[in-house]
Formats: sequence, structure tokens, C-alpha cells
Amino acid sequence: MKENRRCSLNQFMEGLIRRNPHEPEFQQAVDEVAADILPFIDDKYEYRKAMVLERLTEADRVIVFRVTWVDDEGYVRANRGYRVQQNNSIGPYKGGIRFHRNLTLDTLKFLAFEQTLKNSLTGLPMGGAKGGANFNPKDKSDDEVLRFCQSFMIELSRHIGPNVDIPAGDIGVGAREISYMFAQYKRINNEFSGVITGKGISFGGSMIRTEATGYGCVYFMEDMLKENGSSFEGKTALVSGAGNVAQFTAEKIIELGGKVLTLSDSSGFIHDSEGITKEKLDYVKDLKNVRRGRIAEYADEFDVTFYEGKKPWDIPAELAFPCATQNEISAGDARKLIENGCIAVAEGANMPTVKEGVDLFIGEKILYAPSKAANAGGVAVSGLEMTQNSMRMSWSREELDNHLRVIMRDIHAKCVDYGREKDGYINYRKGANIAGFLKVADAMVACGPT
Ligand code: NDP
Ligand code: 2IT
Repeated sequence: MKENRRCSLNQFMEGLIRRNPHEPEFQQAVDEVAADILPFIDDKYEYRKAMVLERLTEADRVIVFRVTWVDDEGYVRANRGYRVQQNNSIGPYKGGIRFHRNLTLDTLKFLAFEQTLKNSLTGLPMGGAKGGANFNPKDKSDDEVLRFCQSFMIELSRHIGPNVDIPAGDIGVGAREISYMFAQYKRINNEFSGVITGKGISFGGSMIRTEATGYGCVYFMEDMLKENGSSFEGKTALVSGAGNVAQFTAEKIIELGGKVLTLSDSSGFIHDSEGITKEKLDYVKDLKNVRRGRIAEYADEFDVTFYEGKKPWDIPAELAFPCATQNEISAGDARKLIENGCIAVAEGANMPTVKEGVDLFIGEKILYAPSKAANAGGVAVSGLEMTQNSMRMSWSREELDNHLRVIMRDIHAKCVDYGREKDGYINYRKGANIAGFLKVADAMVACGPT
């Protein structure tokens, strides 16, 4: 055994790209992690000998299947379903399900990889996974969504279980889809168990799960600001997206005294210069969760401007919360945010900033909370839902909000521990990558070559 066997970032990425060609999002996610981990393990022979990073970037297994269902007109439809079970070194596979018309395996591989480190950061015993289908729930009736979810679960049910792999929601998968999939699993297995999280409160769901990702993201920002002697009070904020994460990010910002200027969807964004109030947010929740409408309707309702086909990053504000989708902040957007006086970014969405954008934020030393740290509150409360299901009991909203607060504070502290640079600047990306990696790596080394 060559004690000095080492691999540069270039060599490592060359191999990864060769094994995963045409998968730019997966390559991007791994590159951002490897750039921090390779220098960190340079003097740690046990991790290099066990090839931890190489194994972590190769999923335990990838399941791909056809989902056949019948639409309202009687036509047979076929979509492609997936589950990427990335790593179960520290707990059963855990991660959301995404339904989106453009979903590819590339996207799911990046999400499952990120999920593994994110789940580790929460301190709870959860491995990493992600799944979904190239199904567009937006233009489907309730009945069509029901039939799709049932068919999807017929195959997925063979690969999951409350101690094996526990899915949850993500883009295009909310309370309705979770309920349909949970019920179908129950019918197939004749088993009422905590096999999915994000369930309704009346059948095993947890208080605060709906709010957790958004609230957690804002708690993380609050801790970053506090670390720098500042707070939310009076600060302006840009939020993108108008779905689950965006709604509860906006809600908590407003509660803490910040002013939310924007929300968006895939058609464009609205700019409300007077600030989105709690009442206006109630309108958005009804618009998006009940009527399933478009954010443009907000502009008509409250007489503000809707910018069609545009993203909110040109609007001057102190804080930014990308809460829609991956790579929604380009390098140009990042530059504009900095030019306009943005002092902090917390990522509610997964990998919403392109690599050059992240480099700019860190290079300019603004506060930057990467998604695996900032949005870990959602899966953390999912973990607490699993605990409550196993114990056959439920905690109160106050208890759960308190748990969430403490978990986000712990994640922040870990990032500070591993991310503080010589000049005092906290590189949260590096801190999150190293702290997330360490727990998984230690488990992998301890368990031998599996
Ligand atoms: P939702 O489906 O509830 O909302 C998604 C929002 O993002 C919608 O406003 C949607 O607009 C917009 N969006 C989706 N795709 C695009 C796109 N390609 N371009 C522009 N806008 C887009 O999903 P969530 O709020 O749950 O998820 C948002 C992000 O947060 C995702 O990155 C997800 O992975 C991440 N996340 C979610 C967690 C959760 O608990 N739900 C936990 C941690 C992270 P439109 O309706 O027009 O498509
Ligand atoms: O990206 C994510 O962390 C989620 N979509 C939530 C996963 C979960 O299992 O709650």
C-alpha cells in the first residue's frame, strides 16, 4: 500500500466526469464538495486509504422504472420514475421525491449526493436518497395525480420501508401527493408505518414539517447575522419561488421584522416595494396551494409589477433567499446582488447558485449559507417525524419549533468550527462540506469496505 497515494482535484474530477458523462449538475455538486474535502483529507490517511470520497460519490444503487397510468381522456401515459439510494452509512436512506416535467437522472444524482451530507449535518441518523419522475403535476387533474401517484408507488414500494428508505416531498410533491403515495404503500403492504414523511397531521404527520425548510433557512440567516452583530430588523429581502419553501421563508422573515420584496414562479417574479405582508402571504398560500394559480395574479390583486420571464436578483436588497430551483442565480445575478449591496445569501433551494456565483459570494466575503446547511431544517423535522412515528406519539408545535431552532443553531456552529478562515471570515460552504463529510466518513471507515 502506497502511504502517499493522493489525488488532485483535477484528477478526481477527471475520473468522476469519465464515469458520469453528460451530467453537469452532478459534476457541479461533487466539484464544490471535493474542492473542500481533498485538501482537508490530505493529511488524513485513513480517509484516503478507505477511498471515502470515491465511494461517497458512487450511489449504493440507482433504480429506474416505468410508471404507466391512464389520463382523464382514457389515454395510456408512461413516465420514468427513479430512486437514487446514495448512501446509508449513518442511517436509512432519506430524501424527497420530485415531480417535474424536465426531471433527469443527473438532477437526482446531485440531489441524492447533497442530501447525504445535509442529513449528516442535522445530527440525526439518516442516510441520503432522492427520487421522482418526469411527470408534470401542474396541468393534471386531481384524479390524474392520484392515478399517477398510485402507479408510481406500486414500483417504489418494493424498494422503500420505514427502516430502509423514507421518502418525502420536494418540487411538485406536497401534501396531496404524499397522502396518495402513503395510502398506496399502506394498501400494498397492509402496514401503517412511518414510511414517508410530510404526512397529514391526522395520519402520523409532524407539526412544523410544512414550515420547517423555510423557517430553518431563516433561523440560519438569523444566526449568520447575529455572528456579525446584526439582525433582520428593517432589512429588505428577495425571495424567489412561491412554493412550500418560499412561502415559509417569507413568513418567518416578516415575523422577524424583515421586509420581503419579491416572490416568483417559473413564469416570472412580482416586486412589491411596500413589502409582502402576512395578509398578502395568506393570499399567496391560497393561490398556490389551493387554487394552483400563477404568481402573476398577485400583481393584479395588489397592483404591483410582474416581470415576465425574469428573476428577482436585479432588485436592490440586503438579503437574498433563492427558494425555487437549482442554478437560478447565475454568475451575472451574483455580481448584480453584490453591486446592489446584498450582504447575505441563504439558500432555501438545493444548489440554486452556479459555481462561479458561489465563488463570487465567498471571494467578496459576503455571508453565504449553502443549501446543505441552510435548508436542512426540512429533513431535520422529517427525522423528528420518524422518531414520533416510531414512538407512536406526537410532540407539540412549540416543542418541534424549539427542536428545529436548536438543530439549525448546531449546524451553524459546526459550519463556524470548520469554516473559519485565518482572517476571521466564515466560509460556510467549506464548514458545511467538512462537517457533513466527517460523520459519514467516520462511519464508512469504521464499517470497513462495503
Ligand atoms: P414547490 O413545488 O412547492 O415550489 C417550487 C417553486 O419553484 C415554485 O414556485 C416553482 O414555480 C418554482 N420553480 C420550480 N422549477 C423552476 C424552474 N425550473 N425555474 C423557475 N422556477 C421554478 O417546491 P419546494 O418549495 O418544496 O422546493 C423548492 C426548492 O427547495 C427545491 O430546490 C427543493 O429541492 C428545495 N427543498 C425543499 C424542501 C422541502 O421540504 N420541500 C427541503 C429542502 C429543500 P412553478 O410552480 O411555476 O414551477
Ligand atoms: O431537499 C430536501 O432536503 C427535501 N426535499 C426534504 C427531504 C425530506 O426527507 O424531508
